Amino acid sequence: MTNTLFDALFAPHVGNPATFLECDDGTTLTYDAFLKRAAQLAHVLVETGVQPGDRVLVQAPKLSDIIALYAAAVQAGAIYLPLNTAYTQAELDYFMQDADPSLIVCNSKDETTVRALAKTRGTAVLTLGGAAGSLSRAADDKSTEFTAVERGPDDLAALLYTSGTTGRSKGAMLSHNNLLSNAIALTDLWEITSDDRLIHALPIFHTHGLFVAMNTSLLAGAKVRFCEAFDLEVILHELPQSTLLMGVPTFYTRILADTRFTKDLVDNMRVFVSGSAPLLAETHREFEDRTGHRILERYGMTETNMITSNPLNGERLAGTVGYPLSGTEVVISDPDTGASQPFGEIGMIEVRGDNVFQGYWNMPEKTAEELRETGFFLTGDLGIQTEDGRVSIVGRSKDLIISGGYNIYPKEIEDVLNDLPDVVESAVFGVPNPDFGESVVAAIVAETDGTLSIEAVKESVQSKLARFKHPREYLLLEALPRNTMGKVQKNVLRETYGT
Ligand code: MLC
Ligand code: AMP
Repeated sequence: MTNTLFDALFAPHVGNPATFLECDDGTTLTYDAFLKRAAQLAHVLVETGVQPGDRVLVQAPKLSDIIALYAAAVQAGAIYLPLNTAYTQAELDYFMQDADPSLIVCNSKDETTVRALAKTRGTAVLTLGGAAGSLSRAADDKSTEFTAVERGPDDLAALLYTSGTTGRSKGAMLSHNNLLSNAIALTDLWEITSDDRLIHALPIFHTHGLFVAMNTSLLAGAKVRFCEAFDLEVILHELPQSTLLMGVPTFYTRILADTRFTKDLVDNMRVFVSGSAPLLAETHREFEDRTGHRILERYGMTETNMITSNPLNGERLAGTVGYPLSGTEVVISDPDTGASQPFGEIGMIEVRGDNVFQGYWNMPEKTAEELRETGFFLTGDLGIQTEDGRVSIVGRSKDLIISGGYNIYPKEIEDVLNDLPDVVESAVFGVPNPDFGESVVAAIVAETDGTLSIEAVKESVQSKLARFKHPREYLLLEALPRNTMGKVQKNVLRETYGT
């Protein structure tokens, strides 16, 4: 019986006595103990009625059981669907409707609300959250062996939602081979081995923290210092005993801002990886000056896993995202005609390879718009490529704000604002922010009767959207700047209000 991802990432660790996870409370889990736990959880999934191909929706705290749950879903042949823990009830409701999961695993403290949402659909609900979690408790007396369900390379392993320019989140369908091929390419390129110890301080519900960080560690048999969240004190404490850190640029600016971060602290470190948002060349240089290490920047997307990376052995150039990974092709095309651009000319970054997803869940039209029949995916990022293949990102053709590594689509916020009775129209845009890279500003044109209350606007936004999407500033304007075609000029808003 084969199960592509399980056989490669998990099964080889049966009986492996090496440490896998080291958690905040000091507990450690060997690879063997982890696999036994995953098997117990897989039994609970099956007993709850999860069938191969079913979605298991997970919005739960970053505890060791959540990684075991990922392994359990894979071996049970289910599709793992992780969600940002910051999502509101309204957002969760959308994902439940769209993905139609057979099981929801939530934080114990959210059980009552989640049950109320799930009830109308008859979806099962279990909880994670230490010993009190019903999933954890149900697993405790189960068998520590489980025969993995047959799954091939093209079967789906995960469904990851990514917001869209239309304001509706789309579920990116990722196959076993999408995930495995990328994990192999990154582990080889970054030479990750069982001698490595990774500081894992990223969230566990996105490509970066779940697949880039965990799948490579699992493949290599590395140790993972599993931190519940980014905490500067913990990072500074762990650096001397670690070899790898994977982070978004905010990690690096925050670390650099602390004078205790010195060269001595990173003597044992091998690689610092950055991605999910642009790393300023200034941060790259400051990091090198302080530590002698050049941050290794790579580029990826939910739909494509990782696409390019600076080399481990070779020049890591600030402001570039390096070369296409092994098995991944990149072309730069004219955004209007789709024709291939000559080297050095700006165009749309398109990507093809085993890493590219299978399409959007239940959205064949959207899939056809973004995934060509030739297999090339249109990233919406604008870039250039030099003759030797090195890629630089120079902008985005999609209206997107990236704040602290989280993607925020203005349309989703504008829809909420425009629905309010006193709002005529709105425009949401990103402005530079020293901590998060960009932060969200909303410009609102209100009805002329003067009754609009910004407090009421904030309340409404709060009930509908996760905190990280909330505008940090509201501007009341008489009109939005528009070009002769009537299109709102967000560049003008950014230039006028960017500082
Ligand atoms: C937290 N807040 C944010 C935020 N993170 N607001 C905007 N943008 C963010 N990214 C909110 C908090 O709710 C809080 O609200 C306030 O801002 C300050 O919080 P904080 O304590 O300073 O933030 P912190 O919890 O330390 O989180 C910051 C962070 C975190 C950078 C560590 O956002 C993070 O881990 N980001 C990584 C995201 C990531 O994994 N992206 C990968 C996507 S995959 P209040 O109420 O207190 O004001 C991808 C593909 C690829 O993009 O290539 O990898
Ligand atoms: P997501 O859809 O959350 O996976 O985010 C993917 C987007 O993050 C990409 O389309 C890019 O715009 C951006 N991104 C990822 N890595 C980098 C990077 N190294 N530099 C600049 N942008 C990046």
